[in-house]
Amino acid sequence: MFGFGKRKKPVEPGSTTDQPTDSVADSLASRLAKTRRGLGDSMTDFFLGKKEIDRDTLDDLETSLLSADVGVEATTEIIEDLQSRLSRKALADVDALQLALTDSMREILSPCEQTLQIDLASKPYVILVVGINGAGKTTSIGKLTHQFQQQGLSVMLAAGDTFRAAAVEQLKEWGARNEVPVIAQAAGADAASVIYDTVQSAQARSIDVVIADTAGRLHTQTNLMDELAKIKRVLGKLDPTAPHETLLILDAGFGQNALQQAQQFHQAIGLTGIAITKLDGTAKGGIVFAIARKLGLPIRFIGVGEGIDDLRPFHANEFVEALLSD
Ligand SMILES: Nc1nc2c(ncn2[C@@H]2O[C@H](COP(=O)(O)OP(=O)(O)OP(=O)(O)O)[C@@H](O)[C@H]2O)c(=O)[nH]1
Ligand SMILES: [Mg+2]
Repeated sequence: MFGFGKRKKPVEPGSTTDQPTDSVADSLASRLAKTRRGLGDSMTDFFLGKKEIDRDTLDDLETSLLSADVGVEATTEIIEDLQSRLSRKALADVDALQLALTDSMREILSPCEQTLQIDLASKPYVILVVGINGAGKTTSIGKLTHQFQQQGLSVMLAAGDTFRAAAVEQLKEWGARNEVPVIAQAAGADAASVIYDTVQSAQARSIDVVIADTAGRLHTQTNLMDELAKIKRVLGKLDPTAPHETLLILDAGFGQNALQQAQQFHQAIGLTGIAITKLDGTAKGGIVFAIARKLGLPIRFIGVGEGIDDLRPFHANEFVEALLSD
């Protein structure tokens, strides 16, 4: 985007590094195509043939950041940083602007790059998955199960969405696909009781990780928040440290509304991590910056497709690179 040149660091042959490889970054870029286009379209024409950076350039950049849902706060932070570089004459050309923009964006995201570490001192490690209807909770649980199994961890699932009859079936399908047990009760059962039973059973069978699905009614409905609070309370009776992770699943397509949802869930039950899904289907991927800036909670994963491998650990550098590279 922006007509900027590619600037990838060469990778030493045989080097092992925590950083994503070029091919991972490239394919992430293709998954983020809609956001890349959203950010880039308004800028490309402007940059064509333009050598010098001035206030107008930054104004246009500001507009495109806002339209990609980066949000006022994060956008202001980025633009003020660039303005101060401009007045120090440190933004000589488009290349300097790209480097500065990359730095500035990374700075916003870096504090939220905290990958989920499964601590087996607590067995099972309990992950409570929450979020509104259709955000991608059940699908993300299926994908996470696959990841954990690949890491050699045993997993058990709790069908805590007792609100929708089809929800239990959907989770069971993911259980069957990954060959992991799913504990369920009849639709309408008490969610806290299902999740309690699952953790108890996992303790008895020495399972490493329990992932609990929950119902996804509107975040504005207090009964959902009450139900989630009860689940947390009841879990605490089996293991005072559980749940070890309360993971909010947010649909990136909700844009700025996602922010409000996150705040409400956090206030009601206390979140420890966020997964942002459907970044492949939206031009509002800038919401990741708004979430980082406003909430400061760990962003554990990003969802970039419907396939089983399409929930990826969040890396600030990789994300910014995928958005800004050509
Ligand atoms: N393109 C894309 N689709 C996704 C992603 N994550 C989830 N989905 C799709 O979003 C839809 C809803 O996902 P679910 O997992 O059923 O959502 P949920 O939060 O469990 O929904 P409820 O159970 O109704 O509360 C499904 O069709 C998923 O395949 C993603 O990262 N990208
Ligand atoms: Mg579901």
